[in-house]
Amino acid sequence: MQKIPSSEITPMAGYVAYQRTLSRRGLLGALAGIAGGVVAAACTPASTAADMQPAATVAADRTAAPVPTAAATAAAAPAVAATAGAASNADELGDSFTDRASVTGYNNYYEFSTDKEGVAPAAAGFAVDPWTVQVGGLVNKPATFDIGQLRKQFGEEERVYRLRCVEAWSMVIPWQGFELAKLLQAVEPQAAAKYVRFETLLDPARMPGQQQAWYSWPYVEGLRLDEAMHSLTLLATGLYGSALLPQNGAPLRLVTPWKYGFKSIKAIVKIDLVAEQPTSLWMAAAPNEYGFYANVNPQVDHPRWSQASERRIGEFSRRPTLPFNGYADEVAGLYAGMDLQANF
Ligand SMILES: Nc1nc2c(c(=O)[nH]1)N[C@H]1C(S)=C(S)[C@@H](COP(=O)(O)O)O[C@H]1N2
Ligand SMILES: [Mo]
Repeated sequence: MQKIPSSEITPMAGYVAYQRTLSRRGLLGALAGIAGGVVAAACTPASTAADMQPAATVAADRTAAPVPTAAATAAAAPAVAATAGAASNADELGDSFTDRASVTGYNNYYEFSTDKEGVAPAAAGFAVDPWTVQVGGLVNKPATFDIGQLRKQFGEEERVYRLRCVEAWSMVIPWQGFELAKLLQAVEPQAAAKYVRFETLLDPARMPGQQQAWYSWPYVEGLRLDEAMHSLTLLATGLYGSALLPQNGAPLRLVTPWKYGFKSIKAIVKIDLVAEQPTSLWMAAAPNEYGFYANVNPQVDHPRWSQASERRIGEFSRRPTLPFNGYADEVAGLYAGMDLQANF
């Protein structure tokens, strides 16, 4: 079987892992005066190996993985069949949906695990009902929504979007959800509101990754208000015709298909309209590597790897990365006149 060099999948957490190694080396070295190099090697986090796993292996594993339950398959069929373009199970560019087993089995979700295939098992028992989302800040009508109420009030539609991770792998996912704009209009943003700030649940007992102090929990993300109001911007409640599973960010996660995947924050409990640009978890962790905008841009490389091409999960050769992940016609106007090198 064809193997893909591990060097082609790049670890997002590398910079933080590097800092971690340095700080451990410093600490242990100071305490015991032992050989720092040996300790550093021993402390290399398991995540590094996991992140470096070849996509081909993942695809192969997925093929061999047990098929979804009959119930899930039955639930998936009608919704997918009902969508425009779904007859071919492909997006508007003709790219096939990534198989469901990969979408639900190869995940980034550091609250549960830094091992992509370890997320689903670690998140399996995570309870997402009851769940409330608090929407406030610079709005006229702050409100706390129950997740069921959100679904009822704003409905659910199907959107087939490409997801391009900053680590240079990608998927095509049939989501269900509603436009974030609908929710924002309901709470009436005030004139002073310029950005939207999102927060994931903070609960280290249920999200064991949050017991690690290397990141500034909770996970935070942000959008400019016009990005948040854009019709492509989705709050997802399901995928492949079924309710979101915990590993994909149940019960509510953001999807901004023209931005790198880390913008699509999972398990949202709080949405605030604010005046200042929010600092995301990744901006705080490695400001030289992860910016606020994070628009998919093949011309601006990550400091540790190229963004010119990507590995589509399930495919064997790399494909070129498209500006704004193929959504330039819809969103490039949002950034007219901006320096996209500086505002990475
Ligand atoms: N709360 C939270 N949201 C998150 C992440 C995370 O670690 N925690 N990872 C992000 C990254 S890097 C990506 S690529 C996507 C992955 O989404 P998926 O696992 O549903 O494909 O989720 C994003 N949202
Ligand atoms: Mo990502």
